[in-house]
Amino acid sequence: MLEEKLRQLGQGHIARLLESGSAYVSRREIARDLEEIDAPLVRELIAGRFLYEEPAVTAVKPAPVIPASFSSSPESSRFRRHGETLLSQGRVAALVVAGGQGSRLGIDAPKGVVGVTPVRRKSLFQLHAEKILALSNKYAQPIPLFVMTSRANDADTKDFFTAHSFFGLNPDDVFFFVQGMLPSITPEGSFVLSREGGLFMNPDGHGGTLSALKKSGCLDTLKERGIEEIFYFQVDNPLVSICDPLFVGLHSLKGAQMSSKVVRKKSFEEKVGVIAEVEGRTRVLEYSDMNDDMRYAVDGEGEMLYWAGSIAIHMIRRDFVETLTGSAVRLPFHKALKTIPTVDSRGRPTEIQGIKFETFIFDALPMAEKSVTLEVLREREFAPVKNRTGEDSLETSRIMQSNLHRSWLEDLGVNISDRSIVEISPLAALEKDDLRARGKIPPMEVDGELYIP
Ligand code: UD2
Repeated sequence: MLEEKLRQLGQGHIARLLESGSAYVSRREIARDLEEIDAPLVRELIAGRFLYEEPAVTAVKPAPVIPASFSSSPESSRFRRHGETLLSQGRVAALVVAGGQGSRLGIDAPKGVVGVTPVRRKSLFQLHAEKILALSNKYAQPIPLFVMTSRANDADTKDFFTAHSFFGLNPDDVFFFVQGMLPSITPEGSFVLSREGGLFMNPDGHGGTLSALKKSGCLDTLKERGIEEIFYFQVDNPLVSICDPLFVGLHSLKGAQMSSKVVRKKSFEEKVGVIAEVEGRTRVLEYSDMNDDMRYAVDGEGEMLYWAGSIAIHMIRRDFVETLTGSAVRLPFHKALKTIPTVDSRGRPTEIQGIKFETFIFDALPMAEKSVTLEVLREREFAPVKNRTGEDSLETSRIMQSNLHRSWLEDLGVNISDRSIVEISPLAALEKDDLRARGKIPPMEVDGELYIP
């Protein structure tokens, strides 16, 4: 009985609306929403339990980071080779979290469909898929791709892949799974009605990847396919170096359960979490949870103390996911204030300030006994598309993509005018050296737009 379930959750106000046959409340929608809710968990969250707690500033220090210069050191080749071995043995999968919509970019569609590349305007999904195809060809092993969607965009995401023939990937190697939802609440702990007559729900954050992998059966699929390591990334970064063999190898040979890539933050205020160490364990302190003492902390030379910005790229061992999802351990929930579209007592559209709960994947880091953090160069690996204009926009990301590809050609002796916009398909080259190896170097003078297929 729906009304009873609602009352058990302390939501008598919605039960009463159902009983009175209120026109703007849909029994079907409420039933569907309640079906998805983990009732005991929601009761705990409303009671203020399972929430993230900020560590005391005195307990936090910068975490050790392998510097970007390591990648060109002779010592790095051993780790790179190990990563390549794992790839050629089919032991690595790629996992992209794509539960978000492109709303900040002004589109009502999955963010992955946004055309991001500088010349061809390839979508994020196409770009990632082509990188995986190129890697699968390079290592003569299919690399399975796991795509996490959310209730709002699952159908559109699948349709997009289908309409584009999976961008050349074998559909048997692509797996979609849907993350969970949680009800948003008022500051007093009441559920909020959605304008469709159901409950206003929000996706449970990318920390939901872990339970969604298990619930969907994808964790079993990973095991059945002999996958040991998961390369985790966010859909919004066109420069991501998917399954980077050095990162894969470092993480694996050093015996880590979960590892991270970082870039040097460009300002104290940059909106990325920072890698830190608390009681001997690595953690990410999210920018929105950080207090000013930490944000503006400097070292003895007056340099930024917490400079290692997380770019949300991780290696995660499959058996670590199994351990976490098979135990009573939970990721902590972060509370965020949010403007929620709802209806007033007469069913008219209105908005309120409410609370959403989310978990973050990086909160699994302190549960790992061993973790590796590798610094990479922003201009090579991080050009996220977050905003419509200004910082981290489509425009800045396209410029960074073009600049990187132009630098590859310039290093190979090609003379390119400053006006030129350059795009190199992942199928032509995943890195500079592939260009020469595949005979893809263009004429020695370039002016205008250049696309290398
Ligand atoms: C995220 C990180 C930040 C930094 C930055 C780098 C968090 C909380 N912060 O900030 O520290 O690393 O990225 O770009 O992650 N997503 C889902 N389901 C959800 C929520 C998010 O799939 O329920 C996906 C979303 O599609 C996107 C990614 O996670 O690919 C990041 O989400 P965001 O854009 O909200 O995170 P942002 O930029 O605040």
